[in-house]
Amino acid sequence: MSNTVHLSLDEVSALALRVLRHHGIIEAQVQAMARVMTAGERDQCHSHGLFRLLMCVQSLRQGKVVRDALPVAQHRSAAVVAVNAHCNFSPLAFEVGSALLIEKAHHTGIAALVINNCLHFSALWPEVEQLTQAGLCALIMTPSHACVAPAGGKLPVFGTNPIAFGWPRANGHPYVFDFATSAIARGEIDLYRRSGRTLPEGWGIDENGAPCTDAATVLQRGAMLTFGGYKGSALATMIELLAGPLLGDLTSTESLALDGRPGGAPRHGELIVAFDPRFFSGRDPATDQASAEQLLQAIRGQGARLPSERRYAARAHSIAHGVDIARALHDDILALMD
Ligand code: NDP
Ligand code: PYC
Repeated sequence: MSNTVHLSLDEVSALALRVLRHHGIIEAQVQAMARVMTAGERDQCHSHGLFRLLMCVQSLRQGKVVRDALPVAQHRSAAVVAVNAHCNFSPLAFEVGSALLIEKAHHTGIAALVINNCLHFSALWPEVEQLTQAGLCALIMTPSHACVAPAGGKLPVFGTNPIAFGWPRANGHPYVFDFATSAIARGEIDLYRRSGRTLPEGWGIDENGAPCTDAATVLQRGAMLTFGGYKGSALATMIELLAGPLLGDLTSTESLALDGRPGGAPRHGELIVAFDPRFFSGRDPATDQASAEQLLQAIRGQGARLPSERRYAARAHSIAHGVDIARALHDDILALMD
């Protein structure tokens, strides 16, 4: 028997919908979550595709999710919209707030969407891409559960704290990056653990602060490391502050304390900032676009790839051919409905 299961994207979506409905989540949220997970699987971002059903169901089973809570958008100012997710997951909160965010950014030049009290399990690029489709540049960040030590320390303080950026391009896909400020996402380390692979050096430490390449030790007793040493550490700190106290929401340490134990989805805030380029430059937009394209071509022209190029290629392949899911993961997902 093959150790993978082949699925069309419709089948991926149907599987996510079945599991989420089985757990009694309100239908609008089920749809929003399934869209995000299917997109993750489609773009071969395995740590944030169907795999995330395990994390979400753990939170549901532990009673951490208000399954029928509908997020409510609140106009805070000309430039700020806030959405309280009321302890439901983040994708519906983003969907509820993004239309008003886009409207405000087009009106004021810069606008922010504040999401509070959301359980967060997803990648940020689906949200960034949606904003670039409206002609906006976007910057998104969120804390998670404390599992990353600061540079020079050995105790977890930060979450894996992703940051994502998007730049709309006149032709083709936007420029998008989206990465954890830890050396790698925690979900990726968990996939290493599941498949018994040794971690690369530099991703984690054990409980004594010594370099460690055993995924289970890093996850259960040690800590993850930031990327780029003190620079990643400072970025992770910025994300804690901007998407935590600035929004009146939890830091990664507070989120973990509230949850009690790792494994479930963290609960905290998310900051989404959108810029309408028309308000920032006094030049003809075509001149600015050309200048941006020159920069991106200078990167590509020497054989380096742009972030998201792998994803866009994976997307085209998955749409045409479907995707392969590890059989062990597929089995674990089916067992979520037992
Ligand atoms: P990576 O270290 O793989 O970094 C991902 C980003 O870097 C992507 O934009 C990727 O583009 C780009 N990239 C990777 N390799 C190259 C390369 N050689 N040249 C140019 N660009 C490159 O992933 P992470 O583990 O840091 O993050 C994975 C995901 O996990 C993110 O989507 C993030 O949002 C999510 N995450 C979510 C968290 C949450 O709390 N919700 C917490 C932490 C992470 P490409 O995709 O094309 O490879
Ligand atoms: O992979 O680090 C991660 C993560 C945390 C929350 C969602 N994904």
